[in-house]
Formats: sequence, C-alpha cells, structure tokens
Amino acid sequence: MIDIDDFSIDMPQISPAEEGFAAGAVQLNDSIFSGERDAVVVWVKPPEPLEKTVGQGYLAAISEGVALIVEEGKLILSVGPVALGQAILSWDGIDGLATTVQATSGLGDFDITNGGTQEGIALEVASNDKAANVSVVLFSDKDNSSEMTSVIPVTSTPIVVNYPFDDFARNGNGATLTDIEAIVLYIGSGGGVSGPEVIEIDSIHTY
Ligand SMILES: [Ca+2]
Ligand SMILES: [Ca+2]
Repeated sequence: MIDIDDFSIDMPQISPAEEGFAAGAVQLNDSIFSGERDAVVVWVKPPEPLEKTVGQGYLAAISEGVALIVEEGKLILSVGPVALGQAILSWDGIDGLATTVQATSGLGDFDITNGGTQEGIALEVASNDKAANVSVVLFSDKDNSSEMTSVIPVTSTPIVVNYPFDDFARNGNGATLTDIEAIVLYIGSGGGVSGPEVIEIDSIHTY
C-alpha cells in the first residue's frame, strides 16, 4: 500500500469569497506523499441564475457558501444549501502552487503500482450526506492521463470506494502507471455537488 494522504496533517479552513471563485492552500509536510498536499475549493457559479427559481433560498446559499478543511484526520467539504461546490486535491511534488497541477514534471516517474503489486486507488469515506461524483486522475503528462469517476453514495458510516486501475478511462494514450507525475482527487466533478452537502474523507491510498 502506498499511503497518499491520511489527512493527519491539518489544513485551516479555506472558502471562496463569493460564487464563481476558488480558494487554495498548500500543506508542506514530510509525512504527506510527495511532501506536499495542494488543495483548492471552488464555489461553482451555476449555469442559470438560481434566484429566478428559488428566490430567498439563493440568498441563504450565498451566506453559507462552500468550505474545505482538514481536521481530526479528515478532509471535509461543506456545501451550503443551493450552492454548488468542488474540491480538487493534488499530490504533485513540492511546487507551492495549490491551483497548478504539475502534470508533466511533478513526481518524477513515480511507479503507482509499486512494482506491479498495487491494483488501484482506495478512497476511505467517513460519511457523505448526498450522492456525489468523485474522480481520481493520474497524469503521466498533460496530454496523457487516466481517470475514473465513482458516485459516492449517501452514508453515515465509513465505506471504502475502490478505483481499480483496469477501469480507468484514457485521455490521450492514458497514463503510464509506472511513470506518474501527479495524482488528483476531484470531489464534485462534472459541474459540482449541490448542497446541503458534507462529505468527509478519511484517507486515499493504493491497494
Ligand atoms: Ca504540490
Ligand atoms: Ca501544485
């Protein structure tokens, strides 16, 4: 098993100031895979102005927004009522840039299979209030990556969601698993997860 992140290193809460914006932070620590965790939280602007349909509910959503924090061993994304939120975590080596994925030169030809012994990525979900798309993306370079999306079900008890390498879809030629430069966890992929939502992730590792 390769421990990518067990979220034992805290991150103070980050939250975009308003709809249509993102906030990011970088946690530098030797105990995090590749020495650094890059985190971005997005308050997604919906395709249609919501006030036309939900009136005061939209104002309530503005006041609550979207927030991301790491505390007590968990990554927690909170999305206020009516809002749309996303979180993008990347492990791409020490670059100090939360919003940039070093897809071509991040990890330096990292073998995510650990010599052919690892079969996929496991996401340990502590709890989830609303069904949400969560993607794992592996980059060998910016044009060649592999990704898989799962719908994380509603759960109040811990579950493990597996992303088998064999089930990943290819962008370009796909990622070369023995030559990985960046690992990305994308919560709310495909337009964002709508609130009210709280999803808590315990860890991400290979299996
Ligand atoms: Ca980084
Ligand atoms: Ca980065």
